[in-house]
Amino acid sequence: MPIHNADIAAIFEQIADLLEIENDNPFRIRAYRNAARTLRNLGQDVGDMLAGGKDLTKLPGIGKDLAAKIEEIVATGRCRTLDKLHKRTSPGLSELLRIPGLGPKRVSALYHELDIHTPEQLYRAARDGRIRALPGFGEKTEQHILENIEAHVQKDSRIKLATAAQYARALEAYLRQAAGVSQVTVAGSYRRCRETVGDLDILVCAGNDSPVMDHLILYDEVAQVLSQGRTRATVILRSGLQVDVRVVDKKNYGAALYYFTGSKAHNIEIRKLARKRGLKINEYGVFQNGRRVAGDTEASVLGAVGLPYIAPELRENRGEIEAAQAGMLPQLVERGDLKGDLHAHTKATDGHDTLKAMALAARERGLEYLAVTEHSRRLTVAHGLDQRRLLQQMEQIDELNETLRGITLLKGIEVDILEDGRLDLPDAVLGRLDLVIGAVHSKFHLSRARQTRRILRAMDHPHFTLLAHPSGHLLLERAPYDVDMPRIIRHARERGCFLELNAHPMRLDLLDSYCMLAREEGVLISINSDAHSTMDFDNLAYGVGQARRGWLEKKDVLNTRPLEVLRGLLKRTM
Ligand code: DGT
Ligand code: CA
Ligand code: CA
Repeated sequence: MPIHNADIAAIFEQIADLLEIENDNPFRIRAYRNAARTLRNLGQDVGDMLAGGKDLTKLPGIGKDLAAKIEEIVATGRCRTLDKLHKRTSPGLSELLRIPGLGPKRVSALYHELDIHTPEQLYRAARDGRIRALPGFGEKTEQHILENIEAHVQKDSRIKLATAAQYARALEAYLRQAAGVSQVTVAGSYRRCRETVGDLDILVCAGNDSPVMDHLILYDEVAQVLSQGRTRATVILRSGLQVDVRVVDKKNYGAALYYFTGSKAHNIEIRKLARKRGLKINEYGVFQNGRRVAGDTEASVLGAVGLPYIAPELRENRGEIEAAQAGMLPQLVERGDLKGDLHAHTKATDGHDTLKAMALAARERGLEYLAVTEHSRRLTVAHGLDQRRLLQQMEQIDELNETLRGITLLKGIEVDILEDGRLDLPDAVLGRLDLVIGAVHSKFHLSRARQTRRILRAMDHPHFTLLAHPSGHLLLERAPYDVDMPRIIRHARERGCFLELNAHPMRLDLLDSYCMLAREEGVLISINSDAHSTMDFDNLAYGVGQARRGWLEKKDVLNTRPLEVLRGLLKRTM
């Protein structure tokens, strides 16, 4: 396996970190860091340079000693200096360095002053209040450490769907370049659009003689190869993400895709159905008495058990098989069904772009209307609008709408729901807006009863139209607040207001199960980008994925309505 510049840079940085923890000579530490930077910015692989007989000491920050180390790493894949350091220091120290907020300086202090060299020891020390006494730490830092370490442990190595997409798209494109590859699909939870993903399951369609597996392990991002065969391999990327790759031939592609898309619970039920018909389903096809009867396409697999095609987002064994049997599968909403977006911010508060730039970007994405919904005054960190600034913005929107073609800006606000359920701006101004989004941005820890009452009261407000990010979680970072969501959904129906499905990759809030409930109760959901820049409109696709997991059809989604219909719906009648 060839060594890339980034691998060598990572080794040098590890050496620098560990030396720093040992309070080694600062010049020596800096030399390693400078060399790492040089390597990361180099246009050419040092391995190639060495092979071409080039002198590495000509590179900035690389002296004789470091050049020799680079040669050692290129030749052997190892570095004795790092190996020695690893032997000397506890392995937990490297893990401590990975906890957000802990650099080598802090880890060094924790190690020398409190003899902490594992995350567990750090956790106990923080919980017992021993960290705050260290110079340069304090109570706040101790609290942060506690939170970060909890998140570090809980994370359980799942990653957000949008993050997974960055790795998946790049690797997908890379694998397509191998000879003999005709198709690459990322299956598993990724294809089902789960909001977080445990690992990537990639299916490659290629002939017997394709070198795709050798190609895979040469991928720049591969840090570790756990197993490699001709048809299956598992690797770990530098980010820590695991990737399972299967190679199948064209004949089995449908059956394999179906199998590796899952979910496991769904697959098990389908196999039971097959057994009742005297069929056997596996990743190679559908078989009857050893004879293959289907498997070229996913539809053929489902067809063999008498079912119509079931979209991947539905395959969770949550009633989709029964619905398919009854011919009652939902006709799931698609990105192209969205006619507008009802939640966006501009430079006036914490967004990055102007009103006009946001409007034009929305139009470019095929939208006909965009609601501008800045934060309200209470949210000072976001530079929230007071009445005066909001009225100013409303005037600007009127002026812009005179000149804009093909897109209409709507006047809105994302108003804070105060602790007692009042809204953060006076009725007079709220009544002049096209829509009022209410949001909880504070007091996340109220009791279930009080949190629920707070939101129900806000919805009683005559101008309230839409509840923003109803659960309030941040994926893998902050748990949802405790609230009676079924009650809120019923209340929305009684009051004629709506719930948001916030498409921001950090949120994906409303949860799919509550989308299903809202649909049953007849409460429309608005799939909103919560865009803070022109690029964020692309996130609508993630919102649509989540909506599909929640069985939503076009008719269940508020912002599939044309503008004139929408205007009617936004007027509260109750
Ligand atoms: P994840 O990675 O935790 O986000 O979730 P998945 O659904 O991607 O799960 P993963 O990666 O363990 O497996 C990928 C798919 O492979 C899974 O959705 C269904 C299929 N699969 C894996 N193990 C089994 C199994 O034991 N039985 C069956 N029927 N299918 C399996
Ligand atoms: Ca997976
Ligand atoms: Ca897997």
